[in-house]
Amino acid sequence: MEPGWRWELSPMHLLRLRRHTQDDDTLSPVLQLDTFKMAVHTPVPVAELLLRRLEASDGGLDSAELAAELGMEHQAVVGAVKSLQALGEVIEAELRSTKRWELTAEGEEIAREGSHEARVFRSIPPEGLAQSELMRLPSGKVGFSKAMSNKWIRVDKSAADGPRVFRVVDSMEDEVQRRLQLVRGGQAEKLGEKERSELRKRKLLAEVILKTYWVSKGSAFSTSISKQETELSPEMISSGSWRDRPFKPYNFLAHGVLPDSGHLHPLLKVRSQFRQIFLEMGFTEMPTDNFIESSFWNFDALFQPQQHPARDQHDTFFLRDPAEALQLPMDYVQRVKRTHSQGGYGSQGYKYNWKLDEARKNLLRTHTTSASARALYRLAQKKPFTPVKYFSIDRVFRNETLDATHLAEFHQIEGVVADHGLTLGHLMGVLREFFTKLGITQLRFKPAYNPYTEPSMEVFSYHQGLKKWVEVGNSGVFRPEMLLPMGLPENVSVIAWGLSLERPTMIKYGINNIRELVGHKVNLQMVYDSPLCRLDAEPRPPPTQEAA
Ligand code: FB9
Repeated sequence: MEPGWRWELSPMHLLRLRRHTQDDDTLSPVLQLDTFKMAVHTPVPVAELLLRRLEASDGGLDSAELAAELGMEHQAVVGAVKSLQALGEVIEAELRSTKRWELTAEGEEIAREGSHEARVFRSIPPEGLAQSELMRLPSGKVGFSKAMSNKWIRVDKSAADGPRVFRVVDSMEDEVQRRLQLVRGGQAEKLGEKERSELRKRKLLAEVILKTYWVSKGSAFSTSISKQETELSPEMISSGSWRDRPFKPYNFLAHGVLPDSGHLHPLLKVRSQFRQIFLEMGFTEMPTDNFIESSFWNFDALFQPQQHPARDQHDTFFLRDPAEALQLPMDYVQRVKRTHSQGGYGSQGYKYNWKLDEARKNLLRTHTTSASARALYRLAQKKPFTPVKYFSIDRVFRNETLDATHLAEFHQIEGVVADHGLTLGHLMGVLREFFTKLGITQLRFKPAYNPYTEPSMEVFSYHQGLKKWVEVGNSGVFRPEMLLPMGLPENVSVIAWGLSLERPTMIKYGINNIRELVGHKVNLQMVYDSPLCRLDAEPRPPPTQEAA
């Protein structure tokens, strides 16, 4: 430091030099640091350092190597890369993952202190060492077996006071330590694959994936970091300063801030798609706002006999309160009673003693076909008959064994068409039209049985993604024993089909366990992130860890 200068703190705690001599009292300007570099060291921002190195480099530089050169944490360079990226096209930064070898903690210790076997060797004096004593050494156990296999030492089992270990060679090369030091010095490539895998097996070496950036000059590269304007302010316009200020280019690909909005559960997204399909096909939605139903509308009206297995506790949730349905259209009930017990309308019926009490029992509806029965009964009261197309999508309840695809409740989707002279062919036709709108074209029909439809068919579709035939629903022609007691004309037939809402939703959104879709275990993020549902589009691959 030149004589006569001394440090002092300015009122604003800024460092400055004052020269006191008898004839003048000069005060150094505060920040003329470069003049006094050896005096004050303000760290050059990493970003600036990086730009300078980039300027000097030909073609680009690796963020990890730069960090090593600058002797700083890689993260600090990554931070600088990110802040420079935010400035626009100053730099290009391509994320690379480079594999490199790193010593484990034990590897570090051996590189410093020597391998266990070397330490064992060194701890054996010329007169040998009792094996028991040697085993008590920190590296004893590991080192002994390695030194033995390296034929550096031998054990004299017959020694007087128990097995005694002796050196076999006068000296040895601690190859393990040498190799680990090579790696520590960044020269892992000097080791052969075999040597490396041996050290890895001894958990002294590990391969780490290092995410580094390959940084190169951007189209707006400069070594001086001039902050790019992001706003055009009235002053800039009035002062004209906007002309020579660097502006950050618009990033039209930037993701907008997701508006915080409500989120439709995937089930409701798929439900609205199904609704759309039915409305497009001219169907009208049936009222289904009653989870509680009487056994009459849920079973009896559908000509399902009172001793049918589905009508017992095992399959159906019966109600204790309100236990019984009081309001039933008794004239119609009589016709149903007679049809079940004696038959009629060309049917022999079930020939059993039909009980009104059984029909009055309240339950949680097991299907929305009960709503179809109510709708068809209302239709039958309207004379003359007019053809109709009805649909329903709502919750149904079944006391079933729970598994990955079955809960005690699901949403049933049902379509019903009532018209003169409808046949199984019409049913197949409307099923083709319906499933085609779902993007399902390859259909197969398999004869099936339902108490309320004859003939009945299960519907199968070939699923590209799952590479197999999947049951996509059930269907049939409602029995006259169901329709005629309602008062529908003889030549009116009603075709109907049903499927669930959960199955297509699980397949569309790639969800394998229904508990991920419905219930308290649902991860709300899945709902927030669940994309739009386009039923007729290819199913989305199931979600990846990463992505998410
Ligand atoms: O939904 C079902 N499968 C399905 C449907 C669509 C789908 O879409 C994919 C995107 C491509 C995938 C699968 N099923 C019906 C078939 C099976 O899952 C079945 O194992 C389970 N079924 C439920 C009942 O389980 C006891 C699904 C549910 C079902 C079954 C029958 C009906 C309704 C729902 C009915 C009926 C019916 C019959 C005749 C007249 C009126 C209604």
